Amino acid sequence: DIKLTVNNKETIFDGGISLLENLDNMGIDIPSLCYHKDLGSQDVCGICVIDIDGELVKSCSTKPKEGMVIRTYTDDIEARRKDILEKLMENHSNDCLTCEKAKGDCQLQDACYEYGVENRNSKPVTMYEIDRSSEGMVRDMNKCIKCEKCVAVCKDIQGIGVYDVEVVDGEKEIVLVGGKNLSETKCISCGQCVKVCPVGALVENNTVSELSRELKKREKHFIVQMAPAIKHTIGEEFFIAPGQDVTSMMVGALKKLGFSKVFSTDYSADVTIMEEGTELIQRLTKGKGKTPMFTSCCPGWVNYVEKNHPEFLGNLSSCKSPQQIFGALAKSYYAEESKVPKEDIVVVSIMPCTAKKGEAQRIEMEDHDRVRDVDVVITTREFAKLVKMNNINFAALPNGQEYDSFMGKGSSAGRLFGTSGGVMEAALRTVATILSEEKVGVLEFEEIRGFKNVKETTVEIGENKLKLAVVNGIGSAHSVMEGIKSGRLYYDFVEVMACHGGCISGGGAPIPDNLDVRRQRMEGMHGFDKTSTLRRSHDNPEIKRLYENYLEDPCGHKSHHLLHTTYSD
Ligand code: HC1
Ligand code: SF4
Repeated sequence: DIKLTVNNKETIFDGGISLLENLDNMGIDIPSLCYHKDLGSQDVCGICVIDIDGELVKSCSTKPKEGMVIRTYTDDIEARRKDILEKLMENHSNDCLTCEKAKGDCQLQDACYEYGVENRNSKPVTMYEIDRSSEGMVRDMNKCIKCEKCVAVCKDIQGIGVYDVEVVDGEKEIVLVGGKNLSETKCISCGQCVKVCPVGALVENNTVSELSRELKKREKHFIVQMAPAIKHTIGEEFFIAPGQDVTSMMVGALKKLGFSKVFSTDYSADVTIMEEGTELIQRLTKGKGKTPMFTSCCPGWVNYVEKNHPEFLGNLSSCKSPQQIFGALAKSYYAEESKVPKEDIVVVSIMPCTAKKGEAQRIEMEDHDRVRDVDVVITTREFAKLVKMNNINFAALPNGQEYDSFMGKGSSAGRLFGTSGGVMEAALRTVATILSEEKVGVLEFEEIRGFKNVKETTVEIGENKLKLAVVNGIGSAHSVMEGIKSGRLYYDFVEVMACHGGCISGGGAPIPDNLDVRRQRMEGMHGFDKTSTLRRSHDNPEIKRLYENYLEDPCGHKSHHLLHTTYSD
């Protein structure tokens, strides 16, 4: 504990963390463009200056010392911050009017507004060519302020290292490693760099403006699915606490927006469990396919295997992801039952993920008539924009609004897909029932919940002993795969989610996103499951109806044709 003075008041600070973090804990807002709670400070932007004993010092890189006299706002501090912001704006493109991050999402714009800095720059906005090579995201270096957070998150958290810092002609540049554009690099489209970018240099590939216009035309039959994680995160965009379940408001907003049917990916996650659970049993007991089996619902992870470990492609479950299973069923089962031609149906997904945009466009995700499973993917943040653009007062929407039948109801096992360990837990609940004669009472598997990077457990079901692992974040995937290859590690089934905490922290999730927020989101999901009366996928009446009326058996002929794919060459 360190005693010092802040703004004329005696205060105790934690000596182990920076002044910026201590001040933040006190509720004093210090601006910074290069600091992030998960990453710490990159120590580059300098606008976090404060006055210590009469001198201006960067608060992000200074630790507290006994007796310091700190002032957090003076004329000199204001002038220094303004000066830094003006310099940044001299090199910043001037298309703020149409920037993705306009409307309060740009930290630079917010700071310029607060400090009265104008954009007097007349520089052309296309000094660098905009990189649109990735389906998930767009990189516009004309807007980059070189805060280096993208470098840190991609290298240190994700373990991928797409970006690096280089000095070109005496100027610092953020460069790509291994390719001229994002699609040529090892980028897996997880979007974690998009979430930490303080400006519009890295943004998701916007599809919401076009969707908004198309919806207004009302020419097609629009149906929508929303991913499990959305229900516990979207509220944050409307000042509702992280983790709170706002399903009813989501449904209300989507109905107002003109969707013919409002459905849920929790439902198709239940279908995934029926299919993937059956596939796991076939691999383990009938030798049908490689083990360990890996989950395949996270497209960032699938991209990672393709780019880094193609020798494991055959270990990925052949099941399409819940997003794609939903789309495939919408254009077959739903189309037939509701008598709407599949060509007239537009399937929209709301996903917490930038990589889902690319997944929907994969060639494997078309049927033999070249009809795509999913037509449009928007992120959680884009959905919030859609609501705001249409002047819907989200927080005031009434409770009790329900999904449409018959692809709306999901079990809480399906909902748990949105958080790390959830796919495994949902699968265990159903696999246990299939494999064991006696009714298995255990529903919660504590060892595979939470934020540890690699979570392991062994579960005994009847005569079978399953060795399981959950990889939380792609940063740990490489060592697990090397361990499996060398024989050091043995597992039967492995869940991998590319983003830390699972989809609750996807590249399309609300910002700010940090460990504190993620904790609340995860608790919200587990709380929902605890009080649910439908906690196993195979108990879902809409799933029973699907198999009775349409699919017949899990992994049967029809399922194989519609719901499975292959990633091996
Ligand atoms: Fe996910 Fe999934 S859980 S991948 O994170 O398997 O995006 O939420 O929709 O498809 O269900 C995302 C979330 C999502 C799929 C499911
Ligand atoms: Fe790295 Fe993910 Fe960003 Fe790609 S999307 S550059 S993998 S952080």
